[in-house]
Amino acid sequence: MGAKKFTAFAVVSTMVFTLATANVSAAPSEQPPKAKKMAVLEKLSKQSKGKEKVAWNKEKGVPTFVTGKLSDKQAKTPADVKKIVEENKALFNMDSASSELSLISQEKDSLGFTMYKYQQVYQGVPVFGNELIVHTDKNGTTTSINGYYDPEVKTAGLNTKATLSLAQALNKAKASEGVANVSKFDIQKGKLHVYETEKGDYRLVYVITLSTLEGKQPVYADLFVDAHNGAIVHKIDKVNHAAATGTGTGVLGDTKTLNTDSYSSGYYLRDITKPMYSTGGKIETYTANYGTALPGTLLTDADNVWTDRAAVDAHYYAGKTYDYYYNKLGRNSFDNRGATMKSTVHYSRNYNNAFWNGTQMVYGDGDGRQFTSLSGALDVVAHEITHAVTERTAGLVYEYQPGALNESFSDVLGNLVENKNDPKWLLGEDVTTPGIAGDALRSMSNPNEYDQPDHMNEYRNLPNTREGDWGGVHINSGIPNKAFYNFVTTPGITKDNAGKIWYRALTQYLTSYSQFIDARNATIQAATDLFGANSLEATAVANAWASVGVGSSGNNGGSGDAYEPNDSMSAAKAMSSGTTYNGLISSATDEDWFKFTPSTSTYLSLSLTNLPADYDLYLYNSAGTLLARSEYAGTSSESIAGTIQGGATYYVKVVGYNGAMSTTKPYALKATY
Ligand code: L5Q
Ligand code: ZN
Repeated sequence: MGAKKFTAFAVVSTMVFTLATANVSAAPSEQPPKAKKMAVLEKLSKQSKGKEKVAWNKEKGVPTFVTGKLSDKQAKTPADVKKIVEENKALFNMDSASSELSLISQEKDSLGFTMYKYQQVYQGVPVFGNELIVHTDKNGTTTSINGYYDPEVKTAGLNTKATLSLAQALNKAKASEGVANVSKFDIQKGKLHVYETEKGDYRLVYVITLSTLEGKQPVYADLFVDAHNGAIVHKIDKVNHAAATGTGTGVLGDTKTLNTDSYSSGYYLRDITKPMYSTGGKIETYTANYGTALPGTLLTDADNVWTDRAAVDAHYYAGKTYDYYYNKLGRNSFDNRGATMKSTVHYSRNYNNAFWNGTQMVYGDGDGRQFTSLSGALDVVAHEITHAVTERTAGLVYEYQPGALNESFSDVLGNLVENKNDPKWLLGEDVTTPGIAGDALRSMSNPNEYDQPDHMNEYRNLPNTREGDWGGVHINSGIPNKAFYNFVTTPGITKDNAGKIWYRALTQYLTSYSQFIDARNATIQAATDLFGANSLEATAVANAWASVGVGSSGNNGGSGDAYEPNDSMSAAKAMSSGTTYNGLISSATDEDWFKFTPSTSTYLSLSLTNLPADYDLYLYNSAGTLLARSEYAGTSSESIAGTIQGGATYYVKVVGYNGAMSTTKPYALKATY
């Protein structure tokens, strides 16, 4: 049932409602539901001589507690009682007491009261958490009705014929608890229910109860398994354990508070405080004890003061990463379905790396020279978890450009989650070469510092082998890393907005074999979706990629030409010496004009390169007189050189020969003087 059901409801006098009945004039048989409800309240008030009390479930618009004389008639049997509910059903927006209520129990107490407890059913299936209790006194007078009845179930259009068998649902529940291979269950049972999720939608579920001590940890829980698709919709943990707060020392000797899980005998390194826990999702940290078997052993501690430094940080930083994804990007764990996040520390010996193995995070302790324990860096932890996100979204394959993009998205999100004052945008600086300050694994501001290219003109064509780093996935990632750095440091761009754009590109646009140019297009589109086509963000993204040689600068409504409209001499775009201008001849009639004014007489060298088709180049004076032309055939570059006058304005025209054009591949124009 929805959590919102438990919002406060007020005990109000029915007078409020009886006053309003004055406006209702329809005949009883054709009364709308509201009027029928008011008629019942009026009758209740009359029969109870004004002493009735009604508490309301505001969310559903039905009572949770009605006290008063509910009927003139006496009730001595469940059948009598149902008739009395039927008499009052309008109050509950109920269609039929006989088909929507099923007797669970009947009990007489020492005061002579009898309670009749009914389960709400929809098409014969119990509606979880909804029972009504009817109370009669020793004379059989109905004195109150209380409990929950949900009038909205019947409007949800739920298919109550299960797709899964109970046995299949039991297997789903066991798998989600990690006890699929266990044979000794104290309880393994389930029953079909209608369940309203916390979001307010209705599901047909098996409520499965499992209890066993045979697995790695004790299990006693109710799991709500969707009877149509097998998803775990909700979990209620019944083991006597509780969220606790411990303290721990991290890899760098810092103290932090940890979310842990308290049992009678001690504490588990398990976080059950995140929103995903409502569907069973946890953050758990294990140790491989210097071996390689995964996940290893869930860490425990007797006093909730944790001293395994690698474990403390793996656990704490996984929580920080979950929070960033959940709060800033609206993603619920790496699969966006609240999957448990597992980490294993102390993997092997002197292991100088960390990885996502398709299921969980794994951290080495480093050899103490090149690295200390790799979980000691939040950007490394978020880097690994982002590999899991990428795997479930764009699915970027781990080779060549898609692999370098995969690495780059992990570095970008790694640094965004870390969110510290790190002007160089370093990766792994907290765990790299203990004892040497200021170094790192990579630098996003200056990839060259760690032997990575920072522009397409330095792109490394490496073989698709381990030695070749799978076509340079950790090498060429310098290029998209620098593009992100260029973007996020553009004045007016915030880290949060940059994160939203990159995340949207990763999850909504990129595909498994996306190239750098696709990442450019995807991030421009994501920025356009979020901030508009002509936003600072969209333009800055395009320029950030252009600066690393991926596409041209500017985002002119997606034309890829930042200088348009510069289609005539009077609309010429001003150039400065030494700057490359990437523009498009985007139609057979497009011509692009540029201008410049040297301060003193000097030597000009004008070049037009990167030609997608046969373009030509012309130089004019301010009177429109042609001074020089370059009209080579095909895609040969064009150039003009000569002496020019100080203080005079010169005009440059780029045009396609015989209608030559390209809407995608920009030319490069440069004047040096
Ligand atoms: C790497 C993951 C990280 N490792 N870069 C070799 O070069 C090699 C491995 C890595 F999280 F530790 F950074 O990115
Ligand atoms: Zn990586």
